[in-house]
Amino acid sequence: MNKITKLVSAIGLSAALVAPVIAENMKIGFLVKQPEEPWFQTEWRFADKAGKELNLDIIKIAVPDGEKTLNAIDSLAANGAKGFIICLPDPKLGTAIVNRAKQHGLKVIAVDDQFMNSKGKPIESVPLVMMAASEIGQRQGQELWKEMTKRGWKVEETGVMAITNNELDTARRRTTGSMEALKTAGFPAAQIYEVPTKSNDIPGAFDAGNSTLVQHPKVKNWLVIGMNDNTVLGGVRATEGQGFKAANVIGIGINGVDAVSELSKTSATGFFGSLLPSPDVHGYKTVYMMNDWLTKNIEPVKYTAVTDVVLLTRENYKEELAKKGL
Ligand code: FCA
Repeated sequence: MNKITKLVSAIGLSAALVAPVIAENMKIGFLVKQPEEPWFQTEWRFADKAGKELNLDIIKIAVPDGEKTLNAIDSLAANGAKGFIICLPDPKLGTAIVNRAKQHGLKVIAVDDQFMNSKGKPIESVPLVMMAASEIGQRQGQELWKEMTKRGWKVEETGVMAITNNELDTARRRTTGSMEALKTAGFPAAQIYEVPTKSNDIPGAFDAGNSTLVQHPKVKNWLVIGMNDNTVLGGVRATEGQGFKAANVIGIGINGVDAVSELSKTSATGFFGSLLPSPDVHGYKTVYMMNDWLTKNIEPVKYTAVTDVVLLTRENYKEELAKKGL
């Protein structure tokens, strides 16, 4: 054998030995609409944890709009992914996403927000894992009532600022549940002021909150309702801007992980607390479901509502987050 043949056969041999060892992990995507929210960062973190356990590569992509979503699906397919989990940026993109996934032969699981068709009807064929929205909303209303009673507020002097986003079904169910619970507890419906937010972030909710405050200048105390922490934070910031003291405002958010910096402020604000559902479970469980689907052909159940929820306050948030490893 001359030198070159020796070299070639050595390379050939080592490639054959190495090939089975470097067999690639299966890839799945985890696409989220708002990666700036700790909620979605937590889902990603626990998706990665499941990925490690299952030898899967989790490809994490931010999809803030429709174009980015469709591009992300194309690039997942080009990279050899077999399926993806998604919190879509606009529920009405449901049909477009289902079609694009079908084109590439990718399986899809929805997390947090349900797919809708372009007419706004739910697409129930796509498996969905989400928080139990109405129940968690009801809990928001009950906790607001409890805290207002504890503070001895007079109902006649109190208003509810309910910042809504009714196009997003999970949001509508949360805020509706919250308002229903307040009415059931005895709060007058006529003092509940609904206002839609233009965007799902603090600035959008801040504007919505301001318009409510301007319209109801006689209200002394405010309860703030919204579908998540940022919405409620925006409303609370609006009350501060109009000169309301923390003692006259009670806002309770939803998501928990998005409220950590607010709850860790040294002095109390009108943001009283936040209901923490289970972003860890959402991230972890959906990856396991996808893996079962792809490797064992076990189809996920069509609807999983995650019910656990705990109220975080300034007093208990560190302890409660630690309990869940968050
Ligand atoms: C929606 C909200 C998020 C989070 C999630 C569970 O997607 O926009 O903030 O609450 O539901």
